[in-house]
Amino acid sequence: MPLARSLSVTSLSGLEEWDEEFDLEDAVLFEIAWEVANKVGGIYTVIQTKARLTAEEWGENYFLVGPYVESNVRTQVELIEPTNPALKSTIDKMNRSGCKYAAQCEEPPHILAHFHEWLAGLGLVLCRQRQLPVATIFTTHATLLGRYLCAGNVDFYNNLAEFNVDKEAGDRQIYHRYCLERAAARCAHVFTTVSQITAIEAEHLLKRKPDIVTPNGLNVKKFSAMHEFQNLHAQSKNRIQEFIRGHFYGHLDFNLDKCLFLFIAGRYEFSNKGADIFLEALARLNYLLRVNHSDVTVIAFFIMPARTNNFNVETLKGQAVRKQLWDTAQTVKERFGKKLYESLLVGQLPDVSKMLDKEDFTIMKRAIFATQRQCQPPICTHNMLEDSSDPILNCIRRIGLFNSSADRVKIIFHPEFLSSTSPLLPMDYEEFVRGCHLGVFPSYYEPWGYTPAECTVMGIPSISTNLSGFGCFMEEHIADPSAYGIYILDRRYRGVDESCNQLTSFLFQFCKQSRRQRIIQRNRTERLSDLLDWRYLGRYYISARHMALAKAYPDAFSYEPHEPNSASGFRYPRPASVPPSPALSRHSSPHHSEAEDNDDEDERYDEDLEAEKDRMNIRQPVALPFKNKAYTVYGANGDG
Ligand code: G6P
Ligand code: 1S3
Repeated sequence: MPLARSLSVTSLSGLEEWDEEFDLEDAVLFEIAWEVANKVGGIYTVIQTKARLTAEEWGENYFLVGPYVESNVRTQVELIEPTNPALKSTIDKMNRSGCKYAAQCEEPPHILAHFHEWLAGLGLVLCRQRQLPVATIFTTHATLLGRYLCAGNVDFYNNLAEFNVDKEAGDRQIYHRYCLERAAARCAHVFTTVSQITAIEAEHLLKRKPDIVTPNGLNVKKFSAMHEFQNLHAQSKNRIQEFIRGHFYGHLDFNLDKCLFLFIAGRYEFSNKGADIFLEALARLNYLLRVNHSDVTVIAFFIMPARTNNFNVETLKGQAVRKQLWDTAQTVKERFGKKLYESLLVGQLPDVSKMLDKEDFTIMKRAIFATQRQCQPPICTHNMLEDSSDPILNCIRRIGLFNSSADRVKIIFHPEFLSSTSPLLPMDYEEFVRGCHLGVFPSYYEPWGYTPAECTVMGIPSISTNLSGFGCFMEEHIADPSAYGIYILDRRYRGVDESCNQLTSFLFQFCKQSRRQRIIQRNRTERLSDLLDWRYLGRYYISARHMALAKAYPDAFSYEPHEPNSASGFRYPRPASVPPSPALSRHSSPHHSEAEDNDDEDERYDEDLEAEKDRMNIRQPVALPFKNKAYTVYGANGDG
């Protein structure tokens, strides 16, 4: 009989300090999901960003299984021969028999299969039904019924315990899928989900309390120069400004330097993702900025894919006109430069009144004439297939935000994911986020919410809600989230109108910040990235795997959850330096130095924070307490 091995998760970095007796040589991990190398939504991000850490732990014994999509295989997969003999023989046999049979080998390894979401759940149910010797984990990233119920007009969170789940699933014609999801959750050795709020939902709708919550992490990119991310913000912002110059040609009657870029992005679920409440709040913000005679202009981007038949002519024309103006300026500059040069060659200072001749003026007049425009700058960048029934466009028609000159809030709806090869806005998503000032994600249904997390690691402030996994997680780990640029909207205990007022107030306060305050706030936001790194959050997945191995192979593995200790209580303290309140701004003069903005108080604050991290031992081994609990909260006393 093999030695029983004790597994423990004892280090923050997690991997190099495993119990020496433990090795994974005769264990194999399969992770199965529809979104492996197949981008549909957030699960792709989970798997893609986590892969490196998991591969560090499992080496060649880690396999990801996903659908075979030719175009994805060509662009994302490197084809190789498997080195593991058991796997090789399995694949050979499957190939020979048209995928009908699995392989038997003489000394089968301990197999751990981790299934994500209901689509992959079928494999789990079959493993259990056929009594295969496989340790199984099922992770749900949202419940089917939860998503459907929330998309309707239902007071979801106050009625979680009341739903007649079979009837509700039947009414929505998802009963078969619901049953599959519920069966997978119920028969897995270990059941996990991405946040505490979805754990509660799963307990009521799938009838099993998750064994452990596995929050989603990211691969955090660290720059050697501390303020590099601020430089990147400035660079990307310039590119967005260029796009705006084209989009608003003929109507550029606002100061681009006082323009704030806000955005919402994600799957197009109008009310679940909070696009409804965001639009309403923008209308209220427009009113506030106007009556307060603010010189700030807000441009709100909606990046949500819908059915279109390509970019519209007016939008493309805008970028063409901008390009033409640029070319004209270059031509006149060259002609000007040539005259200047010739004058210097003959030892004379130029006669400025003769530097531009008639032809130059004709070229320029022609270019300016092309910027004449009878219509308002477009709201939507594409031709929508369902224009008259589109929820965003209909809401805009109702609230009347049509990009008119008088409006302080302008809207651009880009119903396609961004791409660096776009002829319109050639930026990938990451570059775009870096160039914006604030991400707005006021979701009603959001099990985790990668969008605000991505903003955070790039140092861009965001608004999320206390109904999203991310918002709740940040609330638990940060003493004063808004000081760090993490605004958490209350959608749980307030009615829609009240939440909308709160959102308006967040937006209005944000618009009142000076540049210096925004820079300080971005520095603070970026300092939260450690918390969202897989290096930190990967431990929950590690625990789930060990728990499953111990349950499925009790003779070979054992699992001992750790008691909480004081070292597990890291919580970001309230910033010691100036809070980002306009009232407390020291520099009211526009002439103050921006280099100073990036330095003085911020560096003092850095030292405060690093000292606090040391005092709380965030870099020291952290135990995982989850005895009979679905969730581990790193509260100040380690007791949540
Ligand atoms: C970064 C850059 C600064 C720039 C600032 C603009 O901090 O390092 O040079 O002035 O961004 O900030 P804003 O919030 O106005 O886009
Ligand atoms: C789900 O994707 P969604 O946008 O449909 O899974 C994501 C990854 O776990 C999660 O971040 C998101 O909240 C869920 O909703």
